[in-house]
Amino acid sequence: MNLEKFPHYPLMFGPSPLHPLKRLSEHLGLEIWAKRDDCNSGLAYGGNKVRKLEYLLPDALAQGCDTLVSIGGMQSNHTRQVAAVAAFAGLKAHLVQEHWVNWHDAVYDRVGNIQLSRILGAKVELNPSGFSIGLRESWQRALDTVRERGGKPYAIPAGASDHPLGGLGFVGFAAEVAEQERQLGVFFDHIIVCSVTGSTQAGMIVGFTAQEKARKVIGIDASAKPRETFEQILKIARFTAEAVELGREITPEDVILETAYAAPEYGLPSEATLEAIRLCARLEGMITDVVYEGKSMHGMMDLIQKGAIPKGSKVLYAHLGGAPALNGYAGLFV
Ligand code: 5PA
Repeated sequence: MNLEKFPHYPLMFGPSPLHPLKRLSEHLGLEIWAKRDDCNSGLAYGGNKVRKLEYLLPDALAQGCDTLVSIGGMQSNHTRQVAAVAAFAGLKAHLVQEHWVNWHDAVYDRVGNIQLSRILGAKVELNPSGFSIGLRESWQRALDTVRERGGKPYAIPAGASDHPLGGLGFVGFAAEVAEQERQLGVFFDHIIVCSVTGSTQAGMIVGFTAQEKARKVIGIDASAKPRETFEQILKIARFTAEAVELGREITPEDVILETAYAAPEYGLPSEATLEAIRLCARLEGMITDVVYEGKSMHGMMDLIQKGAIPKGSKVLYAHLGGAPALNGYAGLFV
């Protein structure tokens, strides 16, 4: 495998922290650790997109682009991280924020991620279109707008996923985990990751497959459109494997996507999501959100409780960020 041939612009503090979740482990009767990509960088709280953007930013700079153009929901974590990376690199950001979530908190369009993006100086464009991880007309139009104004846009799709370099960050994550395991004297046989636009899990699949010892990367779908998310993970894993010269094809059997935890729909929690968020917070002081990580936390707890992750396993929960969006859901916790 060859990840080193790709230009890489460090945007994180270094390897993200990895630590045991002692009280949660005790509660569930099995060893669980967390890898904290939710606090991996000083750029506007960090998150999984900062790790991906370490490979997109050098490409944008090499092409002489002056504006990063991307898309997400109103409370997208991804667009907030694009805004932060643009500010850090002295570029502009143009963000299309669509109406992905059926949630109408009075300040949903003013607090949390969207507030941070505005503070960071991004041009924030609101659009009424609904949820989709596919390519969008509104995003194409934003690219045209930048060009018409004499700028040079760099196109970053939803979640920085369906992009030739989108999977590389989490290929690197796998190598980082292996190095931390070596230092700590542990080996994780199960990795838990929340999936929506797919390149986080896709990169992990490629990165962990390149290692000697096999392990399971279990995706927990939070899109509530699992067929699309599955296909996108597979597609990205395949082109990423080829890009880094993995030396073997990725097949549908390599992609594990648990689909029982996204209810009731994208962006909205079930009562079980909220219970998982509270339990994790009260046992560990670790905050997860209602859109993404609360769902993967619920999934991990349930898979352990019903024995799908067998006793004696060592589980690594990849915490990918997302807490700023909680501000837009204040009504759920009063
Ligand atoms: C997101 C994504 P992928 O999109 O790479 O599958 O990652 C899922 C995910 N956890 C998991 C958090 C905190 C996330 O923010 N967020 C998107 C966004 O617009 O923020 C891309 C959907």
